[in-house]
Amino acid sequence: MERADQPASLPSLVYNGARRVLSGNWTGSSTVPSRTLYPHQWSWDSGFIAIGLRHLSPTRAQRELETLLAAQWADGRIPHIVFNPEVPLTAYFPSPDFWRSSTAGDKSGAPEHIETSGIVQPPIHAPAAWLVHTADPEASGRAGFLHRVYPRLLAWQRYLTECRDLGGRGLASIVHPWESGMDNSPCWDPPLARIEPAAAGSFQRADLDHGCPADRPTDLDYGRYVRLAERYRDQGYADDAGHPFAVEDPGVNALLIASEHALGDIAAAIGADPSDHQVRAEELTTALLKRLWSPEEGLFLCQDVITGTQVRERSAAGLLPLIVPGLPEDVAAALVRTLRGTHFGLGGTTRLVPSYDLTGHAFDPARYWRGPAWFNVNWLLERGLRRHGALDGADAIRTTALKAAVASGFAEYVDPFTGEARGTRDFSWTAALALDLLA
Ligand code: 9WN
Repeated sequence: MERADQPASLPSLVYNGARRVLSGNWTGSSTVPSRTLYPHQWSWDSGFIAIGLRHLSPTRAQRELETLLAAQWADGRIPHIVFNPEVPLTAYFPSPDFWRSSTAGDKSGAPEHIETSGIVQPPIHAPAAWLVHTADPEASGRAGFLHRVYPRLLAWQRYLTECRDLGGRGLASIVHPWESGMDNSPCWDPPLARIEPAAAGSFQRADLDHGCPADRPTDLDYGRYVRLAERYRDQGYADDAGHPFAVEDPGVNALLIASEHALGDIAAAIGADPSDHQVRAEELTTALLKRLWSPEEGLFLCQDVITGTQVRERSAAGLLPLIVPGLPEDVAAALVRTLRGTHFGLGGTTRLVPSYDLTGHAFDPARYWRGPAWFNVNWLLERGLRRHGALDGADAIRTTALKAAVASGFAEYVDPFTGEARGTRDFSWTAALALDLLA
């Protein structure tokens, strides 16, 4: 018991602060990433949020995921945003009248009564559902949670492995930088350079009403994001009508493999046959190693599917395959060396792992996915380091992330050297993943 005259301990600061953030951002059926900057439901945010929420309320964590899954399209895609109809259109750009999912996406099976975006985000949902179940397996069993979500998660997985295998090489492609979740990563600069930006006056950003311009993507980036999204919308969100931007991202594909493993766990728990998932997880792992592993860099690299070339940028996405169960030990050991080396500085120059190469030409410790440290990336790497027995690295990330979460006011991202808060505050996945690290 802490005495009133004693400073609160780190665990109680994390627990109480995270609970406050997650309660404040709960809408009654899901959690917004931020009340100001992101006032709707986001796909991979909800996965990370559910992972933390399970420690407060497994039932609310189930609800978080099931609200998202209720907006799934008939083709299996889980949209990256599910719009709250009560939020004014001007609160976030691009708004529902830009995406027009219920009409433009009708041939791809968009729901009629819920407005969503038409692109996707990285597949963290099956691992999240499995972790939510394990928080209280008996209650989850009584509620039939896994039985309900399994077919939906399976359809989502098959959308990515089939409709999105644009390179025909057994990996999923993203067709928009927003789909990576790491929007302005320097990895997208070369493939994006080919895209003619939408005219500056043709759209109005809402993010700069709440975010500092130096922390956010540039107007030129936004012009290209808009052009790509409009094009996809105008082709009815069809994946067989050609894409000017198609990239195999190691982060997305690492989560795809983790999802196949989680689907195997879920299948076994509900009495279905997990063997197909095991085979597919092995096939995906083989493709990831063959297509994206760079032994020279000790890192996985993105592949530009349109030009058939590697993107020679070091991003934290290239470290995320550390979470893959069954990754060959020599590859895992090389990734751990890269994490500790000059490019990412873990245990040396940085407090938390940066989103991009410290020595890279585009490194900027303040600007979004071009350098700052993000809590979801550090959480994934903490899990991966622990999985591969690099316990000192995992412990270092855990302790620093907990301190930085509290000290930054649960910031969206932080300066990787100083831990100074960047982006919005009271950010939901920062709170949720800090709670999970505490457990
Ligand atoms: C576009 C909600 C999302 C995160 C992404 C992050 C940011 C959106 C934006 O916010 O992207 O999807 O408007 O900048 O990059 O990872 O899911 O938190």
